[in-house]
Amino acid sequence: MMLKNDLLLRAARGEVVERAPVWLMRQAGRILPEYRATRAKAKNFVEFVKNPELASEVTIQPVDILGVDAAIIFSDILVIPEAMGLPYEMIEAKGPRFQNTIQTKADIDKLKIADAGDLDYVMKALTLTKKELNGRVPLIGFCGAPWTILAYMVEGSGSKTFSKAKQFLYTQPVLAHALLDKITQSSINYLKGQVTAGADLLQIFDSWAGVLNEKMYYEFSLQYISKICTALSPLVPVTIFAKDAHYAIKKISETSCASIGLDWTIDPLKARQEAGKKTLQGNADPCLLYSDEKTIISETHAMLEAFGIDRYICNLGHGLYPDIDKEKVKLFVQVVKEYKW
Ligand code: 1CP
Repeated sequence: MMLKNDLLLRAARGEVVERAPVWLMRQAGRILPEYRATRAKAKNFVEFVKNPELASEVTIQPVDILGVDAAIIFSDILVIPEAMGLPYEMIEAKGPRFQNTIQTKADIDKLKIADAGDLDYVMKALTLTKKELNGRVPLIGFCGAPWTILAYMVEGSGSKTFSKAKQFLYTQPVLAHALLDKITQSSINYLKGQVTAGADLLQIFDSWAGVLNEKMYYEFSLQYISKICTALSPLVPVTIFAKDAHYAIKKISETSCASIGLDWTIDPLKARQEAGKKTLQGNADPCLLYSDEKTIISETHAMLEAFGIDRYICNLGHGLYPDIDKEKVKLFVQVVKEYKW
């Protein structure tokens, strides 16, 4: 189906655009009362993610309410560990918990390499969303980067330091690579399925890139992300978002990704120098949206000015926080859409 608004895809491919496309990480989420109402219909978070009708509903909400230029399928990166045989729970106000974690070779051997069929509920949610969107905006699919997924599978929960997961890399590098390989293969199968089901662009979230040093980042994370990009880039544009890995932008630009997601700790001009011809995405601090309207407008203008119209996708540097005022989010989107280039 022809897209009525394909700004995101044109920007990702480096084509001419009339203005920068804008979407927000965690645009489907607790900032919207409508999201909270839909979420209340499910028994818990995991059941919510597994319900294609509810997932599709909250995927489309930000397109209607915030006016963003893309929808991102409502799911979670943790569906991959589950599909491989490691189920999780989402504890309210605490985050994810895994009853079993990965420690030994036997644990890794027991894991299955997931295929798209194991995540049929995500495929159904994508198909349904694509139909409901009716070509209004592109639909983004996603997965976690293998390192970030390993971090949760070994740690068993979120963490500030992921020291157990890092201990695993330092003490069991051979096992770590075996696990990363299995996650990579599962992710490629999963993302190929997402493209078949209607995803127009894919984003790989490496949320915990920043806890690794540069050398370990290339060894344990980027080489696997690169494999995923090589497998998927011939099909759709791929964005790599490696949070806090500013040192890695040049190396990331050497993969076959179309665009690079940036957090707010990197200067747009510096990122441009390092990223070559790749499209850049980001990078407003979500906390900017706690400030007054005047500040939001002037800071957003400065950011647009710094990135420029070419090869740019406007976004935040990480996900929206649940207590950010929805009206401020709407203002941010509106400022980007009305900017005179
Ligand atoms: O009901 C709720 O509001 C719970 C909060 C929530 C939401 C809205 C979680 C729990 N997951 C999601 C959806 C989600 N997760 C999306 C939906 C699409 C959108 O962005 O609108 C996406 C893309 C994710 C991806 C995700 N899950 C990441 C990568 C992005 C990031 O934020 O860095 C990570 C790290 C997760 C794990 C996760 N899921 C949820 C929480 C609270 C966490 C973080 C746990 C931790 O602190 O480690």
